[in-house]
Amino acid sequence: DLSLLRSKFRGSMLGALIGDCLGSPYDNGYNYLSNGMKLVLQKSFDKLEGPMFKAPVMQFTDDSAMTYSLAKSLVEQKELEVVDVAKRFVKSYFLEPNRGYGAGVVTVFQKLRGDKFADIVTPAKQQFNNQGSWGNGGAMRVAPVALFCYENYDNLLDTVRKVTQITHTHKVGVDGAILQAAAIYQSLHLNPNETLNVISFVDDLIQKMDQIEKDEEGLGLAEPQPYKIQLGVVKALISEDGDGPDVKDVLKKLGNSVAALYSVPTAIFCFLRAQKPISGIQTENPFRRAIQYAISLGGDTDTIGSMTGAIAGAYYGEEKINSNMLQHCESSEEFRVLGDKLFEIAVKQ
Ligand code: R7I
Ligand code: MG
Ligand code: MG
Repeated sequence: DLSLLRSKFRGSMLGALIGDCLGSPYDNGYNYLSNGMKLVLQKSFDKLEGPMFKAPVMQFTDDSAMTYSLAKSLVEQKELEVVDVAKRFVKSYFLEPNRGYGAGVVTVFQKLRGDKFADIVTPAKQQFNNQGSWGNGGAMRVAPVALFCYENYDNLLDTVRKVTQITHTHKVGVDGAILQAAAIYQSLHLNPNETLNVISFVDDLIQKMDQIEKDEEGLGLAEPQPYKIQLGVVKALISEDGDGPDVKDVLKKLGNSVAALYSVPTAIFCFLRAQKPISGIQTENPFRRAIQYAISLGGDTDTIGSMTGAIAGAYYGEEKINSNMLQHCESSEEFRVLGDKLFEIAVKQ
């Protein structure tokens, strides 16, 4: 069904945007939201979904700025042109440097601009004493690649690696982006009108990451397959019955930080957990439940919200995204159009 698939492409782009816009006001270091703040979150989501009211639009941050640049480049070049992507990242940063970029990545932008993009490989490699960044900046912007490579998983892996390495070369940073892209890829290929088998969703990711982490150098990491292990934790948490795992337990085991390893598995968990009701979150809408839950975990809320939104949006499609809520998010029309264009390029019709 091509109209459903188009809606899923839009949904992923819009989900990435909405999670970022709605999540950024709650960015609070590492703590999960207090009960009072969770109520504020519930009320503010209710209000955004309710009758339209005039309010300043909610601004997006670096997550969406970079997602936008990447999508634009893929749409205009119709293939991956890494230098073009790098130029767009840098241009957009210097145009609007106050979008909340990671503290380290700015150095990469300065170096790239400094030598006029003659060498786009070295600046990222030099980050953090030549170890490269393991931040979640590669994963947070990867949705357009998952859409662009809808029909070719091997091409997806290769493309994710190349675009991530513009800024993030640490194995854990790159593999986090691969895992996030793989989760979106799987969501796109599933039918939202059938019950989601959450266990097989995780098992498929474990299989993929096992392959990827096995094929790579450990680079002296204490744990050579960290994502495979964290996905095992996701599987255990998602299998708990009753009210599901306690938030403290989720945070202790999965994390909510700017580290890709402690945020990408968390986003995947949020998407899966939201298949069922969650206490303290009043909504019938599983897309909303997923991002509201992600934000309630605190920490890097814009990014975990955005990554959760990109996965959930790719699964449910645009239909499940409240249109009033979207109108409160900066540039939502542009993100919808980019979802459409990626669909037209990526899907043989
Ligand atoms: O990964 P990155 O683009 O940051 C993305 C985050 C998201 O939450 C955005 O919403 C925005 O708020 O920032 O930027 P980086 O600077 O590469 O990485 C983010 C942070 O992770 C760094 O500033 C460091 O604090 C930390 N970090 C590291 N610290 C020590 N050693 C990343 N890699 C390392 C490392 O190797
Ligand atoms: Mg951000
Ligand atoms: Mg963030």
